[in-house]
Amino acid sequence: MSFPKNFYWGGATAANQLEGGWQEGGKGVSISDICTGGTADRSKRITPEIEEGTFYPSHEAIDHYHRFREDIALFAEMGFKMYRFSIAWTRIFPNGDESEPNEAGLRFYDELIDECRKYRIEPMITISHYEVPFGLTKKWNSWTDRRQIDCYLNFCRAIFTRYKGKVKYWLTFNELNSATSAVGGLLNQGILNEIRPMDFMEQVDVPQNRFQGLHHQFLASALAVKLAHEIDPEYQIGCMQIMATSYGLTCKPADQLANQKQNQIMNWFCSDVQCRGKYPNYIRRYFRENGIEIQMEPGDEEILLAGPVDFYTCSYYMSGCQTADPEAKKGKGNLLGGVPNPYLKASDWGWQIDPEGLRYSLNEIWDRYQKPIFVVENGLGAYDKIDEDGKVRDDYRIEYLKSHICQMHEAVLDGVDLRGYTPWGCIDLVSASTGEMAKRYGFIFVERYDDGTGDFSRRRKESFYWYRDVIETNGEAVL
Ligand code: BGP
Repeated sequence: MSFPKNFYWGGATAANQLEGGWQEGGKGVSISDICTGGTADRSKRITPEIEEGTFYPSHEAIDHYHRFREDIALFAEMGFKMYRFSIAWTRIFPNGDESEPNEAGLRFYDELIDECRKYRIEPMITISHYEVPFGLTKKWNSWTDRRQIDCYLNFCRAIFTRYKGKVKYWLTFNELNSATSAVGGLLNQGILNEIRPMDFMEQVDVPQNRFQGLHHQFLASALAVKLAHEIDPEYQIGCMQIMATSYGLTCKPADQLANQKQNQIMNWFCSDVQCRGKYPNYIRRYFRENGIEIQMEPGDEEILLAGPVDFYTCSYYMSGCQTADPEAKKGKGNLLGGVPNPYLKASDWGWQIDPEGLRYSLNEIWDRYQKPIFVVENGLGAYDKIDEDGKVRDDYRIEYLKSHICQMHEAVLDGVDLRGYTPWGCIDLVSASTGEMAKRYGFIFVERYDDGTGDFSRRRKESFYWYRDVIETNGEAVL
């Protein structure tokens, strides 16, 4: 009993975190391009105007824009069957609202996709991954405005048409459910309620805007599913959520209820709408109690019902606990709320490591939706170092990934229809939450550092060879 035949082993990235070339080929400015670097202890900053002399990690990132052939060749050397990446919206529509796509941007992804196909690597494309055009933020505060649906659909039409026959798997929005908490407002939705320089963690949060934005994104996702199937019936469209597995801190019923609430809002609300095509009942009380009123138009419910996704995907890094005790201390680095689990250890960024939580959640997801599942992000952000002999000995990363693969295997034995696994940041890239290079996830080390130095050279880590064996044996090397 191993992993299913044709299981998609691979890796995942996002354009804004690895491409660089932020003004090349006619690319416009995305919300990630106005974020400065930060560290685990110092928040990155948002600067609506680019400041001279300030370091913006996305501008050059790891220079994948110029080195993608070398990178794809390394992925192929590991035996990747799938590569999940995103298309930068601003390469195709620089301001977001143009009527015609930018040919140079389309051509870049032609080449990238062709390079994958050369090695028989199946692309999985995230349509929107923390890269909303800043033009749309300035114009109408991004997804708060219903007109953004048309801009997004133009973008979808351009890429669905152009890459027809070469791509099969698409994801409408990265980690859509991050927008159920303040942290997803800018990154996921491009919403900036006050346009002025500020610390990333000090954004002005207006929950009404986030949830109205989500309504527009739900409609956009449903319409994109319909459009994709019209353009190519072979297309498979998925949702993508953060699976923030959560437990009650104690068996006190009040803690269990607090946990159930957290799960409903954080882990299920968005995927319930995207997988089932309608709003769940429990959200009404949440809206009522939080003063949220969704503006719906006649026909919206029908649109949602007609556009459920074909499959479910998620990221999985950590778990947390919920308690009814308002005094309980929150964990460091846990952007998603919740208190630390006394039974688990954490990464250097305070993310609690919980492989069994992955098995637990995969079972829950499968029971709920009965749709194929991919784990499209997972991994350990860690400080790596190059030893004197030039090797990067990242046995801690191997340990992390191995334990998660074993638990995915258990989930498969439990009967979960798991189709693929694309660990995050298969090549070192810029961290989304902190904007730093020092938090590395890759099988491939990139010589790029937070002071802007480094020659971008690539080097295989120990985990590179280990993962190659995992793929070659369809997982048996670790079971
Ligand atoms: C997810 C995002 C990625 C990513 C990853 C790791 O939330 O989809 O873009 O970067 O988490 O997070 P970080 O980079 O903050 O360590």
